[in-house]
Amino acid sequence: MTSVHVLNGPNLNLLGTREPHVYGTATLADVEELCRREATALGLTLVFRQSNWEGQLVDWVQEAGAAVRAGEAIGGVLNPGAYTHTSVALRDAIEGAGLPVVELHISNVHAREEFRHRSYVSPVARAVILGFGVAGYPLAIAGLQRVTSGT
Ligand code: CA2
Repeated sequence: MTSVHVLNGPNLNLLGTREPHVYGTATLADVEELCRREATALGLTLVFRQSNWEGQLVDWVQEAGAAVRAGEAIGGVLNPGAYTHTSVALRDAIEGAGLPVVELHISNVHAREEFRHRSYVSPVARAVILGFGVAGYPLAIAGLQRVTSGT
């Protein structure tokens, strides 16, 4: 069965515990459940991961790219957290792995501080979803399936 990889960056393990006015009240476990439901409805299996470590995310991007090349995955949904705004390594990993990625942000980063307006990931992403809260995750999975299947 084909999978979709949903990768989450630093501090997203804290979802639902602080800053509910920015990120809402859902926990990361709730987000995983939302993603699992969407993936299942689309006939996909879900790989759902979170790490606070940049290198770990790079490894997972490479792994997802290899799965796509093997015909085992459609691509990735990536919320890189704060690495969005800093990480050349993550951008290079996406490009190098040839991984079709939908970049996802819970908040509307463009309505926030200036330093959140720049993304190193967006230029190598197939699409970007932001500002829908955690409801953006299932939207991103459905959108990824669309852009990768050409439907
Ligand atoms: O809006 C998003 O999804 C972000 O990727 C979230 C990142 C932030 O650095 C990006 O600019 C936008 C931060 C994730 C931290 O999440 C927390 C959740 C609850 C409490 C504290 C942090």
